[in-house]
Amino acid sequence: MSTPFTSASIRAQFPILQTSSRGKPLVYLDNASTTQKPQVVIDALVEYYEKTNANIHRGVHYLSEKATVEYEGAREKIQLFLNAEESREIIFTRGTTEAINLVASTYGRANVGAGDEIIVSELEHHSNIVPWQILCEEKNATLRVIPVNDAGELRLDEYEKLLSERTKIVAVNYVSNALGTINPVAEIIQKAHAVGARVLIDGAQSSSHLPVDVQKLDCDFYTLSGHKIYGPTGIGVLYGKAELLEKMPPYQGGGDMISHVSWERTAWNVLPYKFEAGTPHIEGAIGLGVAIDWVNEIGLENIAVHESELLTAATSAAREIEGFQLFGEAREKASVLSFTLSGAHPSDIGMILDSQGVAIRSGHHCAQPLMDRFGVPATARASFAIYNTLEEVEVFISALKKAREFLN
Ligand code: C6P
Repeated sequence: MSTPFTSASIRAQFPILQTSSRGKPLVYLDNASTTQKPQVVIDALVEYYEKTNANIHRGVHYLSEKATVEYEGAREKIQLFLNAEESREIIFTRGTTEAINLVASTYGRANVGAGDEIIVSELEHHSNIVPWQILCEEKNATLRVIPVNDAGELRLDEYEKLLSERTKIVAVNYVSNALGTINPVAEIIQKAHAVGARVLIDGAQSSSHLPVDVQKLDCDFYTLSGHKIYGPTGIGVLYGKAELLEKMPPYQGGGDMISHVSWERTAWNVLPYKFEAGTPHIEGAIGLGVAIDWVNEIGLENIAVHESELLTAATSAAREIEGFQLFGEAREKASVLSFTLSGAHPSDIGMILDSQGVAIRSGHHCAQPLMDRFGVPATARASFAIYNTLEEVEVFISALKKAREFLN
């Protein structure tokens, strides 16, 4: 069985997919955690150290200029990928977590006060909960939470009730890492703007599955993590509207974020450098640019079609297994299969699958309030990427059946 996008040519570009795990061919289904990297991304990192390595924005020498051009070129690729109006609206961070912390500690500190409210949802990753909790604690503000229904969809009726002139920030993910729910972010943004609130979209899970147009969405901030979109770890992006970024105080102090330093007064650099203190993850940014070229070549629409086929096949086969319980049955869903087997701890399921060469994640997926909502401490989670195949879904299902037998 194969589809147009499970071609051997895609898999052949990922060296790690040719390896084995516990003596079995590796079946990597932990893509929501991090994706594997194609050879072009690996080569870009090696080539950077072999032919380019120098600090950026600082030297007049050849290598420094080359590194700067490549680093800024990556920023432009990301600008186009997200359809941001200007490249100065693209800030390199370590990932989504740092991007959200940046917004909470700069925009948040400057604009949220006592009695104000911030709205998040029950579907959030801890990275989109804890920075807002810290801010609310500091400012005597209140964190409000949009509940989900039993299918794992946001209750928009409840969201509307939470919105008021006290709402200063709404922060929700586009795609839930724990359930796969795709949230109606355009509607969420429009409703928040109607009460004058600003909106941050956590795009950690959406960027590798859905095309995103930040201007069309009209989000104020959007984040992504390079390692979840076939790029390197330790690099990510914060998109912010220039008018907001301009007014925000800096996040960290240090090199590159200043235009002038004196004992009397220090002046900040222009965007985006005001938010990029210190030597950045230069090769990471360049590698992310290459990963984005790679994704564009395949096309996010094609990726979504293929992953949806895998998810449908896996879901219907898994439903046949005794005691299988699915978490997340949203009508709009990305390629995440979150589940439990009755009488089995998710970590035991994960270990038995691992012994068959199948890598999944088990745990609370850094979404403990969501686990509480569904009354479980953890789930097992298989998540699919463009390089996974229907044959791998079959291996996963037969490993799951073995786990069922063993744990009975
Ligand atoms: N989710 C998962 O296995 P970082 O670690 O900064 O790249 O991304 C954090 C993050 C934020 N929001 C969402 C929706 C996420 O899924 C993640 C990371 C991984 O689900 C690791 S916990």
